[in-house]
Amino acid sequence: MDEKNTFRTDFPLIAENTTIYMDNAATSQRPQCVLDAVNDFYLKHNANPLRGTYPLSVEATDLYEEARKSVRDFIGAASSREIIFTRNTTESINLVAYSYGLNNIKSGDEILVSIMEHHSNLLPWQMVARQTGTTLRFLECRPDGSLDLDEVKSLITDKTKLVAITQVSNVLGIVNPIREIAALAHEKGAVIVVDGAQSTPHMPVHVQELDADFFAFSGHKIFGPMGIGVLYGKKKLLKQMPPFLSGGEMIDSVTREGAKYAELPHKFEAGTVNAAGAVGLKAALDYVRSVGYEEMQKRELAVTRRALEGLKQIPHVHVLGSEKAEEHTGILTFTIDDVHPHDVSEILISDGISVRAGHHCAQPLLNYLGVSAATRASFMFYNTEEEADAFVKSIASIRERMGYGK
Ligand code: C6P
Repeated sequence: MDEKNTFRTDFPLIAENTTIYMDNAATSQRPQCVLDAVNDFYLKHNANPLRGTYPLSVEATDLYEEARKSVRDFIGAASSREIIFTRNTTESINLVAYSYGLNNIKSGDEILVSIMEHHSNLLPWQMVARQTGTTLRFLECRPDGSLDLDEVKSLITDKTKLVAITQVSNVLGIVNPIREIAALAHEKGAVIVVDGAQSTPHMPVHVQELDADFFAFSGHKIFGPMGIGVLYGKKKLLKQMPPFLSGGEMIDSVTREGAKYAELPHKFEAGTVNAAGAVGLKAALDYVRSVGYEEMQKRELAVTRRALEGLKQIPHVHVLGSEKAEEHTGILTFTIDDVHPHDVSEILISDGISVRAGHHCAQPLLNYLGVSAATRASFMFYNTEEEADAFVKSIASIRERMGYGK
């Protein structure tokens, strides 16, 4: 059994609640320090940032820009002007699709996406392909979720203008070789858009080392507030891109006829920003730094291994993706013969366990793997091996409870 997980007390909801929360890939829980940071912003520093010259507004602006610097350092960006605050990963990717995609990709070009993309990193590219007459090509994966780099190489051609790929699959938990794919894309003059929604909560990311042109992630999956997300983009690309949304705060000057846009990053942050969200995100990143990814990964892996090994012992249970716990990033998606994933999830709920069932916003991947729906348990470092055992015990009982034999 694992030693006592003292980190649980940092998270009021799970510390005080007996629910076994295993839907962390959908959204994580928040530590008290994040709740305090958001509360503190509204209690002591609330004013519309980037507008007023009075002290409260200056404080709000300073805190907001401090948060931007914190994100810059956290993901290894060269400049805080390359960090744009959005609402979430979905908005970040849409920003790139509308602003970069529609203006740089034309008929006859190709966009390459992987089969394992979340709909948020697929539909924006379907839109660009439709509007520009571009071909959308798919990179498929092996049954364990891994990609064949020779296939990647053969699919990235002189026609490829953009490669959109997730760093970690939200269904399989597999980690994709982003640095290698970025190198192949750059060899052909294409840009790479990396979806970091599922990687940032679990592993250190350095966008310059990855050589990502764009990198998107959500605050709420990495212990931060909902409604704050990040888009990193290389300055030289962001500079030449038109605004995604227009209106207040993204301008330098406006006449009756037109406007001169603000410098980066404000050109991409129209309207009143989510300053409290950014401040909460900074607190979340500070929290991750204080625990350390190494500690987090050690705990996550122990829980994942225990759950995976347990599931493997149960007849009629099929885990999607790799056989190895270390290739799951805390995500176990599975099917049970003859039992619908929604029934699996309902039975787990009756045992006090929260998981997600359905297509996980990755329908092309599920179709490719030959399943229409699946159940997913996703762990964080605050989950325990006792919880993994309770989960396995519950799964082991499901077919019998549904009226099948053992
Ligand atoms: N996946 C899940 O349960 P937003 O909603 O914009 O914060 O994140 C979208 C998103 C993009 N890419 C990946 C790889 C994701 O996993 C997600 C969100 C959640 O799997 C909710 S569908």
